[in-house]
Amino acid sequence: HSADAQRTDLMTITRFVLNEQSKHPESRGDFTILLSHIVLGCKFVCSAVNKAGLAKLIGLAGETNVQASGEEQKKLDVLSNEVFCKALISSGRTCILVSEEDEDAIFVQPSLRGNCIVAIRYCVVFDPLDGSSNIDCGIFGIYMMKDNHEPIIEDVLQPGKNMLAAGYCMYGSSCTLVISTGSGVNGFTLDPSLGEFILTHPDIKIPKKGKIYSVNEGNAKNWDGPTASYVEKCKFPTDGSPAKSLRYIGSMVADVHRTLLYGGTFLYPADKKSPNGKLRVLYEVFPMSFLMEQAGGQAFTGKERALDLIPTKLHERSPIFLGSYDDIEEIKALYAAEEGK
Ligand code: P6P
Repeated sequence: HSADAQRTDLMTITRFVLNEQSKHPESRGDFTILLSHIVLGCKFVCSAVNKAGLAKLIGLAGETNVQASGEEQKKLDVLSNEVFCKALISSGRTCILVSEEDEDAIFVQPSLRGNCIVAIRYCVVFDPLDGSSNIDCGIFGIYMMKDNHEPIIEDVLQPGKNMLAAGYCMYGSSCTLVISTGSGVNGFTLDPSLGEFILTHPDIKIPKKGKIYSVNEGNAKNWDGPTASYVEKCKFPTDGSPAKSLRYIGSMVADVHRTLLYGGTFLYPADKKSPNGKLRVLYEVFPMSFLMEQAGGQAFTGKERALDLIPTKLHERSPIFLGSYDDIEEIKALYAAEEGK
């Protein structure tokens, strides 16, 4: 009966978010409305990514990328960015948007900023299409405006621990949306026949220790001492434990998704070439660190807890070490020892 019940009692993301909302009787549903618009954005990008993939495959796009209508075919990341911005603004609940695609923050015009009775207004940071060409993914984080003043850029330069919610969407063989609104992590898979995200990974918890490490070994010559020592220990354990496996897809979301489900560590350390690493704080490091902590893992910058970082610029970068609780403890100990020297 229970299996059958589960099959017919579909837990869609909309229902899930409404359940979450019912835990906060004082809420007016603004957050639910915002999330439903983010979900709409993900559905659209999923469809566009699949169509583009198909178009590329059967050569519809042609060399010049000019469609039959003669209109220049938009690059997928530009299209995804436009879709996400429009979906967020049309929710009537946002006031500042920060996108990886736009140098400057977008200040939503007052009439679309949620009318005056909507006391709560949100800042959304996002990368509409992150990741190298192999796996396309979207990442987002949501902050609340502190109060009703005219929005300024400082409103979005908050430490990651102030985030209310974060999530990512992977547009691969299936479309998977993983989110946290601050009480655990849940994964949903898009059922294209329904056009609904269905709960498929309830209450994701990362194993306390893992057997996988994930880093771009090609940067090994530029690593600092602690990172080099940690990777050495993964490959040549001195405590008799088996060596760890290296898995590196080159798309942060895909590498972190695997880490969440199976455990281990994901590293994008600083190195001599890039002293702040490569990944962006607001819409890569913070959302993924938020999710990792919500799943029982840790996220560390080499100096401090990643979510304690206070960004000073929209697109600033930070080194990041995230994953299984005990494995990150090892990395923290190596950096602490280095500090102590
Ligand atoms: P590298 C993709 O381009 C990205 O921004 C992240 O998604 C990914 O983790 C990283 O860069 C990969 O960088 O230098 O290892 O190719």
